[in-house]
Amino acid sequence: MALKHHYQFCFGPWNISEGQDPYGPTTRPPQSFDWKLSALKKMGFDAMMFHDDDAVPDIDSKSVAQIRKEAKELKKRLDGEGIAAEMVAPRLWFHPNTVDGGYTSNDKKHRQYAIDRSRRCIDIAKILGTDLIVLWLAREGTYIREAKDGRRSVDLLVEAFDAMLAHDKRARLAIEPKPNEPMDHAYIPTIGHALAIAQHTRDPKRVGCLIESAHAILAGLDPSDEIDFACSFDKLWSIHLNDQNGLKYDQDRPFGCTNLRSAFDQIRTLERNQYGKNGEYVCFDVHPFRTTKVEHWTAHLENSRRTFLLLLEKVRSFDEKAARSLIANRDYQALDQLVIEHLMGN
Ligand code: XUL
Ligand code: MN
Repeated sequence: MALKHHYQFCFGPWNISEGQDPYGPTTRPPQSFDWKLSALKKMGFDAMMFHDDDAVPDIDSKSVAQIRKEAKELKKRLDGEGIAAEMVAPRLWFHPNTVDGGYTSNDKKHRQYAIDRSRRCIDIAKILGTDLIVLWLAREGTYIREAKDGRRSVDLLVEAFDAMLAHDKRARLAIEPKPNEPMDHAYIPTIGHALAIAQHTRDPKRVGCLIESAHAILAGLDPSDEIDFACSFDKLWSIHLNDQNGLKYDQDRPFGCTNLRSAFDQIRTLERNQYGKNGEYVCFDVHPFRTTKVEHWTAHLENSRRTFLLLLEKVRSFDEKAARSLIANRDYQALDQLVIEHLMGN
């Protein structure tokens, strides 16, 4: 019998990617948005994540009225398919105006571009029926430490967040920290930084966070501790589950593929905090390996969800009573083995 659970799953169009990396071109032909939407539906996922220009392509060449019109058309299509929009994120790392960062660029005109574009992103989110704006602060940081004033950058980030909060009284900002890549150092590398800067904004209640497993690992942190930390402030509004093999480029590997035990711990922590009970989604920010053939193109998404659900069973069948008594006896050696053998099926 299928396991009963409350989790709802989603991914973004960029998770059906074509395989390019800094050293080589794509290995799979591009697919249309409609193809990706129907793949999502066929696989039985519940929602889609969007960048602003996933929702409205060529957004920079369009007027506010045109952007709204196209967002409304998209909303109709999503409604027709019974698919929700989980969030919308401003893509502030492609355009020439974001070469030195968006909100923290040293060029005032470019900072204004970033804020204006974020406002358009919020308009799109509202039309798509979500109040969640995800901010992955891709280029808000430095290649060399002397290029920006870190203290001023905090002020500029707060200014930008305040402009977004003022633009729509219902919008919530979920900051998605990542310590590096594309930058040498990013300004909001961890959940602690995200929740601290939230307190400086005009409406701290509407600024929370999104944890991505790989990003936490890149910061040298345990993703499940990051989850507990965010949940203890009621600030975990979305999650990007995936995996990462060591401190390298951001790999976005299938969930659980590198460290099953860490994946088990992440789900155990989500369960303990009742994540998802207020409508939050479990999102898989995973990519196919570059070698993936067209006919296997979406397997990483189905596999990530399958691993999640199999590990959820493991979490629910874990002998918590035995664990508590080992903890009471400070026998962490036996606790360690209990977890290992449970994961191995004993
Ligand atoms: C980048 C990343 C993004 C965000 C959305 O590392 O994770 O895809 O999740 O902008
Ligand atoms: Mn992500």
